[in-house]
Amino acid sequence: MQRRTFIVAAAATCMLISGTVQAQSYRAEYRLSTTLGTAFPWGQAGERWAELVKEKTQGRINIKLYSGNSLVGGDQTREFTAIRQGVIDMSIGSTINWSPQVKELNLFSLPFLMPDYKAIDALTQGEVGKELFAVLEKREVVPLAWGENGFREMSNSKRAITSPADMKGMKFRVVGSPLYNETFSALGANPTQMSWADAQPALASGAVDGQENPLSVFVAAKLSTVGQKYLTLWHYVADPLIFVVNKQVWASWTPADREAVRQAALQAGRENVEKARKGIAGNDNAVLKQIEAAGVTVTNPTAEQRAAFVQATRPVYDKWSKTIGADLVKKAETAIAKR
Ligand code: X2X
Repeated sequence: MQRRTFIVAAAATCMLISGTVQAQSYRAEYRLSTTLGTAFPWGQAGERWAELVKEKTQGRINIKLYSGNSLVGGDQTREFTAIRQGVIDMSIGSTINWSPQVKELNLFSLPFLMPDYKAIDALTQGEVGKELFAVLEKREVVPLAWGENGFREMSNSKRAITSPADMKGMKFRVVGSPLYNETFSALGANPTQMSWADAQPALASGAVDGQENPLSVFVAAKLSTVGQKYLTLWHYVADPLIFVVNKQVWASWTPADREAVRQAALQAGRENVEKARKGIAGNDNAVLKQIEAAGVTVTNPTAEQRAAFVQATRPVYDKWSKTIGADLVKKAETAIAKR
């Protein structure tokens, strides 16, 4: 009996100690990295995730938002590495910004792969999305949910663009992987890699003529005020956002809190996709009206004009399909065809 009492007491002590360790392993604050701030749907998604996590964990997990990629000196292409290293605890990141490290994420940057919003959803919400999450898990981050930056439209300060010939020699700011350099070079333009932080002054000074970003970004960053007077709606690529947590941080939370963080990410992700499409998708063109009201000439290429962009960039698509993985690209094409 005495021995039994001892074992019970010892077990209780162990539980107490591990309980204490568990409680102590929660930090006062977790760092959440995003590229864009709260003036944009992306930064608002960060704010919302933090708010929902706080609520669902009764304040056990407190998140502080670091937008502008401030934890990596503004260099968005270093964000993924910093998450793995624990410099960043959590992130809502663009597939473009993580693609230098995760080659499969270049999938969404294949020119003209996704013709519409249903196509984006067919990828992120289907088998392809699951497969990409499995890739991220292997790279030791914990993926939780998809969000959206959006279809990336091209703007410039020089002239209306309806064909690759119009882009000849034009300097474009691009970001992410060399895939973007190759795409814009194939179109006859002169691309240069630069962070978002550097892009705005470069546009303002005329060091570059153009850029490509979702309309929600164009509007909130007021790109028309830095000379971007021509906009071409070519929908050539779209970048989803991914909600992730550093693996060690994830492991330090109780299963119940992990589930709370996941549910919060899923909800913030759904809300983010809705917001990112508001005024842009379907019959709602309020954002476009706002852009036109700011004096921007909006060009909608005809099917024929669009085909010329597709054709010029096809070699880039084919080359990068091999880098991304022929099977994954095939799966994506099939999912899109069946949407
Ligand atoms: O830098 C960009 O263009 C932005 C804000 O869209 C991304 O982070 C991919």
